[in-house]
Amino acid sequence: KQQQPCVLWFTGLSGSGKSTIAGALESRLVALGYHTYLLDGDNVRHGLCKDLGFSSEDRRENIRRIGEVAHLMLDAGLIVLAAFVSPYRTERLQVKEKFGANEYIEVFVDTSLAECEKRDPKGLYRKARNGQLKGLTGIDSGYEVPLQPDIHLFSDAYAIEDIVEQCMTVLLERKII
Ligand code: GGZ
Repeated sequence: KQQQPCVLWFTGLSGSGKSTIAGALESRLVALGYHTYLLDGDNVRHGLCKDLGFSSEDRRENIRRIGEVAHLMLDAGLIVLAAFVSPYRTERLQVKEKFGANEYIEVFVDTSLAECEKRDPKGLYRKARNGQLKGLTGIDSGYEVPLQPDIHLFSDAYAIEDIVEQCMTVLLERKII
């Protein structure tokens, strides 16, 4: 099936829903016959970036490597979905600059910290509040909000199906699919 390779770069807090949304969108694309790959902490931080932690230097290196891998996958013709906190504007911009005009789509999963903390699927916020975890993004490590994301998603307010549709609309408008 005809597709325009691109990277959909999901950024947002831990628990914002990046991986869930990227996964649901990927399933939708695969069901329609498109070729995709989902990169997220689960398949990257256990292998390619196993040596990295969550200091700002390590996060920068994490994002740099993922940008490189996403670029290789784009060369292979895939629609790449990358779901990482990617908290710093500079690194997101550096990734973006590797790609052509219509090849990088920044997706801001804009979920309030209150909602992320309420969900707390991994108990990380609770640990951070108890002082058992240092450097959690949004608590004692910074998150630089995207200023002009290509897609701005509000997961507090919309159901996952609606959010997937919002992404599909943009992919169609941009003639990715
Ligand atoms: C942020 C952390 C941290 C700290 C562990 N800060 O919700 P999750 O669990 O599944 O997603 C988070 C993931 C973040 O990894 P990334 O590679 O996306 O981060 S970055 O882009 O900043 O390099 C969270 C978990 O790892 N996690 N400790 N201190 N998230």
